[in-house]
Amino acid sequence: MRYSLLAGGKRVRPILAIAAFQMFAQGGAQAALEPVMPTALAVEMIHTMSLIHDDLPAMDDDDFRRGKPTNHMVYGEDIAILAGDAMLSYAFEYVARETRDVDPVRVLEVIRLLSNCVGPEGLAGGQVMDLESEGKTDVSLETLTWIHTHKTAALLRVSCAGGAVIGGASEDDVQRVSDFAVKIGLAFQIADDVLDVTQSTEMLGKTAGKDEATNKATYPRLLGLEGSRQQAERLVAEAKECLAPYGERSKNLLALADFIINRSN
Ligand code: GRG
Repeated sequence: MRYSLLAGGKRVRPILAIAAFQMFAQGGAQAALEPVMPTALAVEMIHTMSLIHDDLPAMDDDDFRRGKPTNHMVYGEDIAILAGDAMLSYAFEYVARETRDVDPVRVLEVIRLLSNCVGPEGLAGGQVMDLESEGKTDVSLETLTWIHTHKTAALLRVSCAGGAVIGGASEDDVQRVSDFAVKIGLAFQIADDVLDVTQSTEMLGKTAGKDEATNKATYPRLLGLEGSRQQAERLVAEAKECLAPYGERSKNLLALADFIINRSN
């Protein structure tokens, strides 16, 4: 668990949770971060669990992740599966046990959101559809969007929604940041697909071009590189619109939206 969790990574999901929390918490950017940290850590644990499982031979069969050999390459498949399982359950325990100074109803709502994003309406459902579409040449843009709304965007959505809930946001506020997050989640995946094509091989632990080399549907395959970039930019512009009512308060989330499509890894 420590090997994969502490291997690095951009920490995009916890940073989103913190930025969303600060939008609604009393004190804004000056608010103490303790109440949101268990949620921020939980989304990173769930993300890392999904990476460990995604890299397994039965799934994407990757040898490197975050610049290091994948979990199963070091510890074997049996331990890698269990490390992922353990980290998943630990994430929920951590939120329940460590969240302080927050209404328990809000903590329960975060646990509900987290559970939802892992299950059939989230990571697991998206991954199943992804695996089932492998090798097919007729995957539509609609199906690809469904896959990544569940496989990638769902966890970004719960990162933002969870942070907002802990910060005291209203239902309308949570809906707005969720809409924002789904759009940047899709843009994030498009950027990932574009980087997969454009980066040179074996960079930062990621075998560039792997999805291209395998028979996976990707955005560049469906839209071309330029079309994919334009689609990502459109999504980020729409995402920013969702936060228009918040003005200056949303500046960190807006900056993260820009980072997501301008990143180099
Ligand atoms: C076991 C219940 C259960 C579910 C897991 C394996 C799986 C189901 C889902 C796969 C989800 C997955 C790996 C999606 C890819 C998301 C993605 C774009 C990952 C890369 O994220 P970055 O760039 O990585 O934020 P770093 O390393 O920077 O954190």
